[in-house]
Amino acid sequence: MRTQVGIVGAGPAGLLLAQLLHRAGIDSVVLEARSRSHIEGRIRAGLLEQGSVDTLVEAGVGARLMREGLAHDGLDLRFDGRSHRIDLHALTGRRVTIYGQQEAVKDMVAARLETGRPLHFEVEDVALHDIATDHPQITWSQDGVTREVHCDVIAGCDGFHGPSRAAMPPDILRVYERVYPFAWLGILAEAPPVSPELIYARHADGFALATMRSSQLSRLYLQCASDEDPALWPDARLWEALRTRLGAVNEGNILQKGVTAMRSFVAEPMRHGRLFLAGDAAHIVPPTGAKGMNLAVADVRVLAAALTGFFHRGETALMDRYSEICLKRIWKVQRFSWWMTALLHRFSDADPFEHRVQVAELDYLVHSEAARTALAEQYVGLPYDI
Ligand code: RFL
Ligand code: PHB
Repeated sequence: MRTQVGIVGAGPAGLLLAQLLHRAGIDSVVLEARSRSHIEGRIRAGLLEQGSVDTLVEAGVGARLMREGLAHDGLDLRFDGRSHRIDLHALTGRRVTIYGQQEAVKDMVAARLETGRPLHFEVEDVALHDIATDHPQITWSQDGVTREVHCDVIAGCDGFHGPSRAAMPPDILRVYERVYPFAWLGILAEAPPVSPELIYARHADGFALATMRSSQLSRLYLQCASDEDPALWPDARLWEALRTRLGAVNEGNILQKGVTAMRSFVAEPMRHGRLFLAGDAAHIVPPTGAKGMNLAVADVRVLAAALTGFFHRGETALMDRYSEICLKRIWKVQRFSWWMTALLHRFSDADPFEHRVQVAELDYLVHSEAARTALAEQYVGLPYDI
């Protein structure tokens, strides 16, 4: 088998790259370890920057997103028992959109299958070979048979635990990491959202976030211990904690419950030879700033442009700058996600001084237009060209 671009992973990064390459007439093979129903049912991120929405629409996979996505002009910051609205649209002229990651994945899987180009689910033993040469290969097994595809380029879009980053020579890879001493317990509940916009709450018991998937589905998160056992959170205890931290919630049948670890991580560089990493394969942010999927989209925009220049015109300049261009944005977004996390969570080792500084920063934020603008312009998404 031969292709121009071998794509490992059918998450938002891999699927969007496949779609953008298809629109540019570039062939690819997508390999995914899990089943179609698994990736289409996996509940993860939910908030898209305006630039991500525009990118999905331009890529031809935004029709349902435009119909069903919930556009939000603002958010609430809650602390000391009071909510303060940040008017994102008034401050930036831009807005964000709630649309579940798995819905975007469904739309992109459907678009991919329609192109007739290959997307293989449930592949095993994926391995990358000869990435430093101009004819890398990927091998995998499926139904007990070993298969191989010869590529011009490999895109490692296989998330944090995938084999692509591990295929880079360890001596060229620099890793920056912070693991936070807490996690989020997230639920999806059949209940109308308590507020039409998101509520980010700082409370002495810990952080809480009220978000949503539709007018009838609430998505709620609570700061918990990093090794928290969800079984220790029966529904009554969960609703009680959410009510305490958020002021009010609408209760309903809980459809899903899970713990998400909190980590900041960057691997540099994002390219070695003909292997390019994109999305969670290269970086992880804590979910507080809602940036994980948006960063994956931003990487893929650059990668698709670089590969289009290469395959259509033989240009390598953008490929050579891929890592540098992406990392400029990634580090700004890392800083923002780390800052939002520090601003809103309870750190068990914080002393009373740090506690007072945290509340002072929140108070400054809601009373200063300059500070609100800084939050808003990062939350709605920095422009792609900075
Ligand atoms: P993904 O979505 O992880 O996709 C990678 C794909 O690669 C596949 N894969 C392999 N395929 C073939 N062979 C192998 N050996 C493979 N190993 C892995 C995987 O099955 C998967 O389909 O990465 P991508 O495309 O870079 O997209 C990034 C986003 O998914 C991610 O940044 C966000 O979802 C992060 N994230 C959240 N972000 C938010 O902004 N808000 C959230 O509430 C939020 N919740 C979450 C999250 C990430 C989670 N993970 C990764 C544990 C909740 C969870 C549980
Ligand atoms: C979500 O809707 O799941 C979501 C929204 C905002 C965040 C994190 C998660 O900061």
